[in-house]
Amino acid sequence: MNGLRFWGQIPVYGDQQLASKLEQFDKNGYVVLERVIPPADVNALILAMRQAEERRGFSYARTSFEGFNTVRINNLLVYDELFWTVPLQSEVLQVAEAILDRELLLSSLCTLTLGPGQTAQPLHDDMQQLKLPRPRPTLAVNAVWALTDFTEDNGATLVVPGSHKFPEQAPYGGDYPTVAATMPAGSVMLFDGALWHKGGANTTDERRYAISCYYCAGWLRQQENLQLGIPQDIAARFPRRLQELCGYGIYKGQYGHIDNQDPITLLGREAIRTTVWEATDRKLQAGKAGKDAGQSRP
Ligand SMILES: O=C(O)CCC(=O)C(=O)O
Repeated sequence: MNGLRFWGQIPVYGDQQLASKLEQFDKNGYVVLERVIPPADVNALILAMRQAEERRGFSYARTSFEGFNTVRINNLLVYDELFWTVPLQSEVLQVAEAILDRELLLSSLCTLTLGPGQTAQPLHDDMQQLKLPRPRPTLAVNAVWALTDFTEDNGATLVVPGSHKFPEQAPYGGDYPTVAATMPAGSVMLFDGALWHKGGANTTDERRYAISCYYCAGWLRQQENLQLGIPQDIAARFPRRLQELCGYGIYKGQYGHIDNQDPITLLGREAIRTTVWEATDRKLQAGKAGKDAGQSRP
């Protein structure tokens, strides 16, 4: 495993720094965390992407949305242990958790390698299929990792600032003024799933390497079926936090249990959380015990 930082020990941002990121996210619908991935890790990720492509024979996507000159490797966690570090990256996960809550899920993880000649993607938002009222609280956060410099020429993601608060969904494929989210390699842009956006056109001779690490609220259906798509012997080797992010957990002690058990036990782990029903009884019993003790005091 390389040196990419895992979340869990010390949150990286202090209260004020975090508040400023959240303010930008709320106002514009996106925030860029500049140069949070060291160059050595960026290079290692690009190498792992190329190796996965070569070994597995991945090629260009077959739909206009995904991009006829774009390689997308879905279900990325199965191809290299290095990819396990991506959803756990300290700064990104800290901000995503602050937006969605600590019980968020990984919705999908895929590469976004824009080859030369890739045209701009149709305008969309990432929750286009869900006909939910807008504006609304953030239900999903897409973290786009720039592994090469994102420039206007190589296809930097194009966003419509503030559109996450628009009352309508993005007009699919519509023509609307956008801003290019240019950023240096090693930066990550987090954006609201309701934000209008699209991948830009790559008019250069080089590839634009990126990864989309898409998180959603813990009660929302994940875009990729990670519990069935990742073989259990691979998931059993993940760090516990990654297992939880993939859906091996019980949201608020209620959603996702298997016969009242935490599904993480399927991976050979001990359950830490109980169901909300057991927790409620324990609280009631503790309250009663406290009262009884009070009454028996001289
Ligand atoms: O490639 C990009 O910059 C954005 C891709 C995207 O928005 C998507 O596939 O939903």
